Amino acid sequence: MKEFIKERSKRLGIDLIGFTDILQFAYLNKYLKNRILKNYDCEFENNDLSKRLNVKEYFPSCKSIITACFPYAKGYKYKRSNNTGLISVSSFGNDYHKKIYNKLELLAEEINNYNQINYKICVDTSPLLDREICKNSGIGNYGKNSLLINEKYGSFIFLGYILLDKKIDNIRNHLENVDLCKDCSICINSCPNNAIKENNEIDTKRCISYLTQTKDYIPIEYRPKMGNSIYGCDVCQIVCPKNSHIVEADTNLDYSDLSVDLKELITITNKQFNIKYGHTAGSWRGKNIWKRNAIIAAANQECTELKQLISNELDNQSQMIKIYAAWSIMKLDRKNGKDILKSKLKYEENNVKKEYELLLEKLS
Ligand code: B12
Ligand code: SF4
Ligand code: SF4
Repeated sequence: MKEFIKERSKRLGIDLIGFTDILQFAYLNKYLKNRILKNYDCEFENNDLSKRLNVKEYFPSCKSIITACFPYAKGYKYKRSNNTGLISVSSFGNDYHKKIYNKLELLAEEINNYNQINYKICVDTSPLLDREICKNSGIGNYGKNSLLINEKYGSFIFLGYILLDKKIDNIRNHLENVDLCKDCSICINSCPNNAIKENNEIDTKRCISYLTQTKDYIPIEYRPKMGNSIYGCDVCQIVCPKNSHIVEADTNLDYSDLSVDLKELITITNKQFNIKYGHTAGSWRGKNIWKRNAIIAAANQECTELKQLISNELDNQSQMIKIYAAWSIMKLDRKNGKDILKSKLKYEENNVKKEYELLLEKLS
Protein backbone atom coordinates (compact mmCIF):
# COMPACT_ATOMS: atom_id res chain seq x y z
CA MET A 1 0.00 0.00 0.00
CA LYS A 2 2.82 2.40 0.91
CA GLU A 3 4.56 1.91 -2.44
CA PHE A 4 1.25 2.28 -4.29
CA ILE A 5 0.57 5.60 -2.50
CA LYS A 6 4.07 6.89 -3.23
CA GLU A 7 3.80 6.00 -6.89
CA ARG A 8 0.30 7.51 -7.30
CA SER A 9 1.19 10.72 -5.51
CA LYS A 10 4.18 11.16 -7.82
CA ARG A 11 1.91 10.74 -10.82
CA LEU A 12 -0.46 13.36 -9.39
CA GLY A 13 2.45 15.79 -9.12
CA ILE A 14 2.59 15.85 -5.33
CA ASP A 15 6.14 16.88 -4.53
CA LEU A 16 6.71 15.13 -1.24
CA ILE A 17 4.70 12.81 0.97
CA GLY A 18 5.25 11.22 4.36
CA PHE A 19 3.56 8.76 6.70
CA THR A 20 2.93 8.73 10.41
CA ASP A 21 0.84 6.72 12.86
CA ILE A 22 1.30 9.04 15.83
CA LEU A 23 -2.25 10.05 16.66
CA GLN A 24 -1.77 11.46 20.16
CA PHE A 25 0.12 14.62 21.03
CA ALA A 26 -0.37 14.53 24.79
CA TYR A 27 3.37 15.26 24.99
CA LEU A 28 2.54 18.83 23.81
CA ASN A 29 -0.16 19.41 26.42
CA LYS A 30 2.08 21.33 28.80
CA TYR A 31 3.60 23.36 25.99
CA LEU A 32 0.19 24.39 24.63
CA LYS A 33 -1.17 25.21 28.09
CA ASN A 34 1.85 27.41 28.76
CA ARG A 35 1.36 29.13 25.48
CA ILE A 36 -2.21 30.03 26.44
CA LEU A 37 -0.98 31.32 29.81
CA LYS A 38 1.45 33.57 27.97
CA ASN A 39 -1.44 34.78 25.77
CA TYR A 40 0.38 33.54 22.65
CA ASP A 41 -2.68 31.71 21.27
CA CYS A 42 -5.27 33.24 18.95
CA GLU A 43 -8.84 32.97 17.71
CA PHE A 44 -7.83 30.93 14.64
CA GLU A 45 -7.00 27.94 16.85
CA ASN A 46 -9.46 25.64 18.53
CA ASN A 47 -9.17 26.38 22.27
CA ASP A 48 -10.33 22.91 23.28
CA LEU A 49 -6.91 21.28 23.71
CA SER A 50 -8.25 17.73 23.73
CA LYS A 51 -9.47 18.31 20.16
CA ARG A 52 -6.05 19.58 19.11
CA LEU A 53 -4.03 16.83 20.71
CA ASN A 54 -5.98 13.74 19.76
CA VAL A 55 -6.51 12.80 16.13
CA LYS A 56 -9.11 10.20 17.10
CA GLU A 57 -11.38 12.88 18.54
CA TYR A 58 -11.51 14.40 15.11
CA PHE A 59 -11.60 11.17 13.11
CA PRO A 60 -12.36 8.23 15.43
CA SER A 61 -11.45 5.40 13.04
CA CYS A 62 -8.05 6.92 12.19
CA LYS A 63 -5.13 4.46 12.06
CA SER A 64 -2.54 6.34 10.02
CA ILE A 65 -1.89 9.63 8.24
CA ILE A 66 -0.50 10.39 4.79
CA THR A 67 1.05 13.86 4.78
CA ALA A 68 2.03 16.03 1.85
CA CYS A 69 3.92 19.24 1.31
CA PHE A 70 3.21 21.69 -1.48
CA PRO A 71 6.03 24.12 -2.29
CA TYR A 72 5.30 27.69 -3.38
CA ALA A 73 7.04 31.08 -3.81
CA LYS A 74 9.52 29.85 -6.42
CA GLY A 75 11.39 32.88 -7.76
CA TYR A 76 9.39 35.29 -5.61
CA LYS A 77 11.12 38.64 -5.20
CA TYR A 78 9.81 40.81 -2.45
CA LYS A 79 9.23 44.37 -3.58
CA ARG A 80 8.13 47.30 -1.50
CA SER A 81 6.73 50.12 -3.60
CA ASN A 82 5.05 53.33 -2.56
CA ASN A 83 1.28 53.73 -2.52
CA THR A 84 0.62 50.04 -2.83
CA GLY A 85 -0.36 47.36 -0.38
CA LEU A 86 1.33 43.99 -0.19
CA ILE A 87 -0.33 40.58 -0.22
CA SER A 88 1.60 37.59 1.09
CA VAL A 89 2.93 35.16 -1.50
CA SER A 90 0.89 32.47 0.32
CA SER A 91 -2.13 34.14 -1.29
CA PHE A 92 -0.76 34.12 -4.84
CA GLY A 93 -3.12 32.74 -7.50
CA ASN A 94 -6.00 30.45 -6.64
CA ASP A 95 -6.61 29.54 -2.99
CA TYR A 96 -4.08 26.87 -2.00
CA HIS A 97 -6.59 25.20 0.34
CA LYS A 98 -8.80 24.24 -2.59
CA LYS A 99 -5.94 23.27 -4.91
CA ILE A 100 -4.37 21.00 -2.30
CA TYR A 101 -7.70 19.58 -1.17
CA ASN A 102 -8.51 18.58 -4.77
CA LYS A 103 -5.12 16.87 -5.22
CA LEU A 104 -5.43 14.95 -1.97
CA GLU A 105 -8.98 13.99 -2.87
CA LEU A 106 -7.72 12.47 -6.14
CA LEU A 107 -5.04 10.58 -4.24
CA ALA A 108 -7.57 9.33 -1.67
CA GLU A 109 -9.90 8.14 -4.45
CA GLU A 110 -7.07 6.20 -6.06
CA ILE A 111 -6.20 4.57 -2.74
CA ASN A 112 -9.86 3.79 -2.21
CA ASN A 113 -10.01 1.98 -5.55
CA TYR A 114 -6.95 -0.04 -4.59
CA ASN A 115 -7.98 -0.84 -1.04
CA GLN A 116 -11.23 0.55 0.35
CA ILE A 117 -10.68 3.31 2.91
CA ASN A 118 -12.60 5.83 4.96
CA TYR A 119 -10.73 9.08 5.07
CA LYS A 120 -10.75 12.77 5.90
CA ILE A 121 -8.67 15.43 4.18
CA CYS A 122 -7.21 18.37 6.12
CA VAL A 123 -5.54 21.47 4.71
CA ASP A 124 -5.39 24.11 7.41
CA THR A 125 -8.97 23.08 8.14
CA SER A 126 -8.79 20.81 11.17
CA PRO A 127 -8.29 21.71 14.85
CA LEU A 128 -5.19 19.46 14.75
CA LEU A 129 -1.57 20.63 14.68
CA ASP A 130 -0.70 20.40 10.98
CA ARG A 131 2.99 21.06 11.55
CA GLU A 132 3.43 18.50 14.27
CA ILE A 133 1.71 15.82 12.18
CA CYS A 134 3.87 16.66 9.17
CA LYS A 135 7.01 16.86 11.26
CA ASN A 136 6.38 13.40 12.71
CA SER A 137 6.02 12.05 9.20
CA GLY A 138 9.42 13.40 8.11
CA ILE A 139 8.35 16.40 6.02
CA GLY A 140 10.63 18.76 7.94
CA ASN A 141 11.78 20.34 11.17
CA TYR A 142 10.91 23.54 13.00
CA GLY A 143 12.78 26.76 12.36
CA LYS A 144 13.10 29.46 15.00
CA ASN A 145 10.29 31.29 13.17
CA SER A 146 8.11 28.23 14.06
CA LEU A 147 7.70 27.25 10.42
CA LEU A 148 8.28 23.70 9.28
CA ILE A 149 11.33 23.66 7.03
CA ASN A 150 12.07 20.98 4.49
CA GLU A 151 15.72 20.60 3.49
CA LYS A 152 14.87 20.68 -0.23
CA TYR A 153 11.88 23.02 -0.43
CA GLY A 154 12.59 25.34 2.52
CA SER A 155 9.70 26.68 4.59
CA PHE A 156 7.60 27.96 1.68
CA ILE A 157 5.53 24.78 1.87
CA PHE A 158 1.83 24.37 2.53
CA LEU A 159 0.87 21.30 4.48
CA GLY A 160 -1.98 18.88 3.94
CA TYR A 161 -2.80 15.34 4.99
CA ILE A 162 -5.21 12.45 4.70
CA LEU A 163 -6.43 10.76 7.86
CA LEU A 164 -7.34 7.17 7.03
CA ASP A 165 -8.80 4.14 8.75
CA LYS A 166 -6.16 1.67 7.49
CA LYS A 167 -2.84 0.80 8.98
CA ILE A 168 0.15 1.36 6.71
CA ASP A 169 3.11 -0.95 7.28
CA ASN A 170 6.71 0.10 7.90
CA ILE A 171 6.07 3.63 9.03
CA ARG A 172 9.13 5.39 10.40
CA ASN A 173 8.09 8.23 12.69
CA HIS A 174 10.42 11.19 13.04
CA LEU A 175 10.28 12.07 16.70
CA GLU A 176 13.66 13.68 17.10
CA ASN A 177 13.85 17.48 16.82
CA VAL A 178 16.64 18.37 14.40
CA ASP A 179 18.14 21.82 14.92
CA LEU A 180 18.26 23.26 11.40
CA CYS A 181 18.90 26.85 12.49
CA LYS A 182 21.96 26.40 14.69
CA ASP A 183 23.43 29.89 15.44
CA CYS A 184 21.30 31.73 12.91
CA SER A 185 18.83 34.30 14.23
CA ILE A 186 18.16 36.33 11.08
CA CYS A 187 14.37 35.90 11.26
CA ILE A 188 14.28 36.99 14.90
CA ASN A 189 16.17 40.18 14.08
CA SER A 190 14.14 40.87 10.93
CA CYS A 191 10.65 40.37 12.33
CA PRO A 192 8.96 43.79 12.09
CA ASN A 193 7.11 43.49 15.39
CA ASN A 194 9.44 41.36 17.49
CA ALA A 195 7.02 38.43 17.43
CA ILE A 196 9.55 35.57 17.37
CA LYS A 197 10.34 34.40 20.87
CA GLU A 198 12.35 31.60 22.49
CA ASN A 199 11.83 27.91 21.65
CA ASN A 200 10.47 28.39 18.11
CA GLU A 201 7.53 30.24 19.56
CA ILE A 202 5.55 33.12 18.10
CA ASP A 203 3.78 35.75 20.15
CA THR A 204 0.88 35.43 17.76
CA LYS A 205 -0.79 38.67 18.77
CA ARG A 206 2.30 40.61 17.71
CA CYS A 207 2.68 38.74 14.42
CA ILE A 208 1.84 40.97 11.42
CA SER A 209 0.24 38.02 9.67
CA TYR A 210 -2.18 37.74 12.60
CA LEU A 211 -2.78 41.51 12.77
CA THR A 212 -3.77 41.62 9.10
CA GLN A 213 -6.37 38.90 9.70
CA THR A 214 -7.84 39.54 13.11
CA LYS A 215 -11.13 41.36 13.62
CA ASP A 216 -9.99 42.30 17.13
CA TYR A 217 -8.64 45.70 18.06
CA ILE A 218 -5.10 46.41 16.80
CA PRO A 219 -3.08 48.29 19.45
CA ILE A 220 -1.96 51.74 18.30
CA GLU A 221 1.73 50.96 18.75
CA TYR A 222 1.51 47.90 16.45
CA ARG A 223 -0.08 49.75 13.52
CA PRO A 224 3.12 51.39 12.20
CA LYS A 225 4.81 47.96 12.26
CA MET A 226 2.24 46.67 9.78
CA GLY A 227 3.89 48.73 7.03
CA ASN A 228 1.99 48.17 3.80
CA SER A 229 0.79 44.64 4.65
CA ILE A 230 -2.73 43.90 3.46
CA TYR A 231 -2.76 40.17 4.01
CA GLY A 232 -0.19 37.98 5.76
CA CYS A 233 3.52 38.53 6.24
CA ASP A 234 6.47 36.76 4.58
CA VAL A 235 9.40 38.55 6.18
CA CYS A 236 10.69 35.72 8.39
CA GLN A 237 10.65 33.37 5.40
CA ILE A 238 12.12 35.72 2.83
CA VAL A 239 15.16 36.42 4.99
CA CYS A 240 15.69 32.77 5.89
CA PRO A 241 18.83 31.23 4.33
CA LYS A 242 16.94 27.93 4.05
CA ASN A 243 14.74 29.61 1.43
CA SER A 244 17.35 31.51 -0.58
CA HIS A 245 17.52 28.88 -3.33
CA ILE A 246 13.72 29.02 -3.63
CA VAL A 247 13.36 32.79 -3.98
CA GLU A 248 16.43 33.06 -6.17
CA ALA A 249 15.25 30.34 -8.55
CA ASP A 250 14.25 31.30 -12.09
CA THR A 251 10.56 31.52 -12.72
CA ASN A 252 8.14 32.73 -15.33
CA LEU A 253 5.49 33.38 -12.70
CA ASP A 254 4.41 37.02 -12.53
CA TYR A 255 3.87 37.98 -8.90
CA SER A 256 2.84 41.57 -9.62
CA ASP A 257 -0.76 40.87 -8.52
CA LEU A 258 0.58 40.78 -4.95
CA SER A 259 0.99 44.57 -5.10
CA VAL A 260 -2.41 46.17 -4.74
CA ASP A 261 -3.56 49.73 -5.20
CA LEU A 262 -4.50 51.30 -1.86
CA LYS A 263 -6.99 53.75 -3.32
CA GLU A 264 -8.78 50.91 -5.05
CA LEU A 265 -8.99 48.87 -1.83
CA ILE A 266 -10.37 51.80 0.15
CA THR A 267 -13.18 52.33 -2.34
CA ILE A 268 -13.87 48.77 -3.49
CA THR A 269 -17.40 47.33 -3.10
CA ASN A 270 -18.09 43.85 -1.74
CA LYS A 271 -19.06 42.67 -5.20
CA GLN A 272 -15.93 44.04 -6.86
CA PHE A 273 -13.81 42.56 -4.08
CA ASN A 274 -15.29 39.11 -4.57
CA ILE A 275 -14.80 39.24 -8.32
CA LYS A 276 -11.20 40.44 -8.10
CA TYR A 277 -9.89 38.70 -4.99
CA GLY A 278 -12.49 36.06 -4.01
CA HIS A 279 -10.42 33.22 -5.51
CA THR A 280 -7.38 33.93 -3.32
CA ALA A 281 -6.51 32.40 0.05
CA GLY A 282 -6.22 35.86 1.62
CA SER A 283 -9.80 36.89 0.91
CA TRP A 284 -11.31 34.65 3.59
CA ARG A 285 -11.77 37.48 6.15
CA GLY A 286 -13.68 39.65 3.69
CA LYS A 287 -13.40 43.07 2.12
CA ASN A 288 -13.58 45.24 5.23
CA ILE A 289 -10.45 43.67 6.76
CA TRP A 290 -8.43 44.41 3.60
CA LYS A 291 -9.91 47.90 3.52
CA ARG A 292 -8.94 48.48 7.17
CA ASN A 293 -5.39 47.31 6.38
CA ALA A 294 -5.26 49.58 3.33
CA ILE A 295 -6.24 52.54 5.54
CA ILE A 296 -3.42 51.64 7.96
CA ALA A 297 -0.97 51.12 5.06
CA ALA A 298 -1.87 54.53 3.56
CA ALA A 299 -0.82 56.22 6.82
CA ASN A 300 2.35 54.16 7.08
CA GLN A 301 3.30 55.06 3.52
CA GLU A 302 2.41 58.71 4.01
CA CYS A 303 -0.06 58.71 1.14
CA THR A 304 -1.28 62.24 1.77
CA GLU A 305 -3.18 62.23 -1.52
CA LEU A 306 -5.60 59.71 0.08
CA LYS A 307 -6.37 62.03 3.03
CA GLN A 308 -9.79 63.14 1.77
CA LEU A 309 -10.83 59.64 0.84
CA ILE A 310 -9.89 58.34 4.29
CA SER A 311 -11.54 61.27 5.99
CA ASN A 312 -14.81 60.30 4.24
CA GLU A 313 -14.52 56.91 5.95
CA LEU A 314 -15.23 58.58 9.30
CA ASP A 315 -18.87 58.39 8.16
CA ASN A 316 -18.62 54.67 7.37
CA GLN A 317 -21.25 52.41 8.98
CA SER A 318 -18.53 50.17 10.36
CA GLN A 319 -17.07 51.10 13.75
CA MET A 320 -13.91 49.26 12.79
CA ILE A 321 -13.33 51.35 9.67
CA LYS A 322 -13.99 54.60 11.58
CA ILE A 323 -11.45 53.71 14.25
CA TYR A 324 -8.58 53.10 11.81
CA ALA A 325 -9.59 55.96 9.50
CA ALA A 326 -9.31 58.29 12.52
CA TRP A 327 -5.80 57.01 13.30
CA SER A 328 -4.77 57.27 9.67
CA ILE A 329 -6.01 60.87 9.38
CA MET A 330 -4.14 61.83 12.53
CA LYS A 331 -0.95 60.37 11.03
CA LEU A 332 -1.43 61.93 7.59
CA ASP A 333 -2.47 65.41 8.71
CA ARG A 334 -2.26 65.87 12.45
CA LYS A 335 -3.32 69.51 12.50
CA ASN A 336 -6.53 69.16 10.48
CA GLY A 337 -7.02 65.63 11.80
CA LYS A 338 -7.42 66.95 15.34
CA ASP A 339 -10.09 69.43 14.24
CA ILE A 340 -11.92 66.79 12.24
CA LEU A 341 -11.95 64.31 15.14
CA LYS A 342 -13.05 66.98 17.61
CA SER A 343 -15.94 67.95 15.34
CA LYS A 344 -17.02 64.30 14.98
CA LEU A 345 -16.63 63.37 18.62
CA LYS A 346 -20.07 64.53 19.75
CA TYR A 347 -21.82 62.26 17.24
CA GLU A 348 -19.97 59.16 18.35
CA GLU A 349 -20.40 56.82 21.28
CA ASN A 350 -18.82 53.76 22.89
CA ASN A 351 -15.69 52.35 21.24
CA VAL A 352 -15.44 54.91 18.48
CA LYS A 353 -15.74 57.84 20.91
CA LYS A 354 -13.18 56.25 23.23
CA GLU A 355 -10.76 55.74 20.35
CA TYR A 356 -11.09 59.34 19.12
CA GLU A 357 -10.44 60.58 22.64
CA LEU A 358 -7.42 58.31 22.95
CA LEU A 359 -6.00 59.48 19.61
CA LEU A 360 -6.51 63.13 20.53
CA GLU A 361 -4.70 62.52 23.79
CA LYS A 362 -1.89 60.30 22.45
CA LEU A 363 -1.18 61.80 19.05
CA SER A 364 -1.86 65.51 19.72
C1 B12 B 1 -3.10 29.79 14.04
C2 B12 B 1 -2.24 29.75 12.79
C3 B12 B 1 -1.51 30.90 12.49
C4 B12 B 1 -1.34 32.03 13.50
C5 B12 B 1 -0.27 31.60 14.55
C6 B12 B 1 0.99 31.01 13.92
C7 B12 B 1 1.89 30.25 14.89
N1 B12 B 1 3.17 30.34 14.65
O1 B12 B 1 1.44 29.57 15.79
C8 B12 B 1 -0.92 33.19 12.55
C9 B12 B 1 -2.15 33.96 12.09
C10 B12 B 1 0.07 34.18 13.13
C11 B12 B 1 -0.36 32.41 11.37
C12 B12 B 1 0.56 32.95 10.50
C13 B12 B 1 1.10 32.24 9.43
N2 B12 B 1 0.73 31.01 9.01
CO1 B12 B 1 -0.52 29.87 9.96
N3 B12 B 1 -1.57 28.59 10.82
C14 B12 B 1 -2.20 28.61 11.96
C15 B12 B 1 -2.87 27.25 12.23
C16 B12 B 1 -4.36 27.37 11.91
C17 B12 B 1 -2.65 26.73 13.66
C18 B12 B 1 -1.19 26.85 14.13
C19 B12 B 1 -1.05 26.57 15.62
O2 B12 B 1 -1.80 25.81 16.15
N4 B12 B 1 -0.10 27.21 16.25
C20 B12 B 1 0.15 26.91 17.63
C21 B12 B 1 1.45 26.15 17.79
C22 B12 B 1 1.63 25.70 19.24
O3 B12 B 1 1.43 24.99 17.04
P1 B12 B 1 2.40 24.76 15.79
O4 B12 B 1 3.02 26.05 15.39
O5 B12 B 1 1.64 24.01 14.76
O6 B12 B 1 3.53 23.74 16.30
C23 B12 B 1 4.37 24.04 17.38
C24 B12 B 1 4.40 22.98 18.43
O7 B12 B 1 4.20 21.74 17.85
C25 B12 B 1 5.79 23.18 19.03
N5 B12 B 1 6.57 22.00 19.42
C26 B12 B 1 6.65 20.82 18.84
N6 B12 B 1 7.46 20.01 19.52
C27 B12 B 1 7.94 20.71 20.54
C28 B12 B 1 8.82 20.34 21.52
C29 B12 B 1 9.18 21.27 22.49
C30 B12 B 1 10.13 20.88 23.52
C31 B12 B 1 8.63 22.57 22.45
C32 B12 B 1 9.01 23.58 23.46
C33 B12 B 1 7.71 22.92 21.43
C34 B12 B 1 7.38 21.98 20.50
O8 B12 B 1 6.57 23.89 18.08
C35 B12 B 1 5.81 24.10 16.94
C36 B12 B 1 6.20 25.45 16.28
O9 B12 B 1 5.80 26.54 17.09
C37 B12 B 1 -2.10 26.31 11.21
C38 B12 B 1 -2.96 25.18 10.63
C39 B12 B 1 -3.11 24.07 11.66
N7 B12 B 1 -4.32 23.63 11.88
O10 B12 B 1 -2.14 23.62 12.22
C40 B12 B 1 -1.60 27.31 10.12
C41 B12 B 1 -0.19 27.12 9.57
C42 B12 B 1 0.75 26.92 10.73
N8 B12 B 1 0.10 28.42 8.96
C43 B12 B 1 0.79 28.37 7.88
C44 B12 B 1 1.26 29.49 7.17
C45 B12 B 1 1.70 29.28 5.73
C46 B12 B 1 1.30 30.76 7.78
C47 B12 B 1 2.02 32.02 7.28
C48 B12 B 1 3.33 31.78 6.56
C49 B12 B 1 1.03 32.81 6.38
C50 B12 B 1 1.56 34.20 6.00
N9 B12 B 1 2.43 34.29 5.00
O11 B12 B 1 1.18 35.18 6.58
C51 B12 B 1 2.23 32.79 8.61
C52 B12 B 1 3.57 32.41 9.29
C53 B12 B 1 3.79 33.09 10.60
C54 B12 B 1 4.72 32.29 11.50
N10 B12 B 1 5.97 32.74 11.65
O12 B12 B 1 4.30 31.27 12.06
C55 B12 B 1 1.15 26.93 7.52
C56 B12 B 1 2.62 26.69 7.91
C57 B12 B 1 3.40 25.84 6.94
C58 B12 B 1 4.82 25.62 7.45
N11 B12 B 1 5.74 25.46 6.52
O13 B12 B 1 5.08 25.57 8.63
C59 B12 B 1 0.08 26.11 8.38
C60 B12 B 1 0.58 24.78 8.88
C61 B12 B 1 -1.15 25.92 7.46
C62 B12 B 1 -0.94 24.81 6.44
N12 B12 B 1 -1.62 23.67 6.59
O14 B12 B 1 -0.17 24.93 5.51
N13 B12 B 1 -0.82 31.13 11.35
S1 SF4 C 1 5.17 36.41 9.83
FE1 SF4 C 1 6.10 38.47 9.95
S2 SF4 C 1 5.45 39.30 11.94
FE2 SF4 C 1 5.00 37.09 11.95
S3 SF4 C 1 6.77 36.16 12.92
FE3 SF4 C 1 7.20 36.17 10.72
S4 SF4 C 1 8.26 38.13 10.33
FE4 SF4 C 1 7.34 38.25 12.34
S1 SF4 D 1 16.23 32.65 9.46
FE1 SF4 D 1 17.78 31.40 10.48
S2 SF4 D 1 16.93 31.12 12.55
FE2 SF4 D 1 15.24 31.80 11.28
S3 SF4 D 1 14.26 29.90 10.60
FE3 SF4 D 1 15.74 30.50 9.00
S4 SF4 D 1 17.60 29.37 9.54
FE4 SF4 D 1 16.29 29.35 11.34
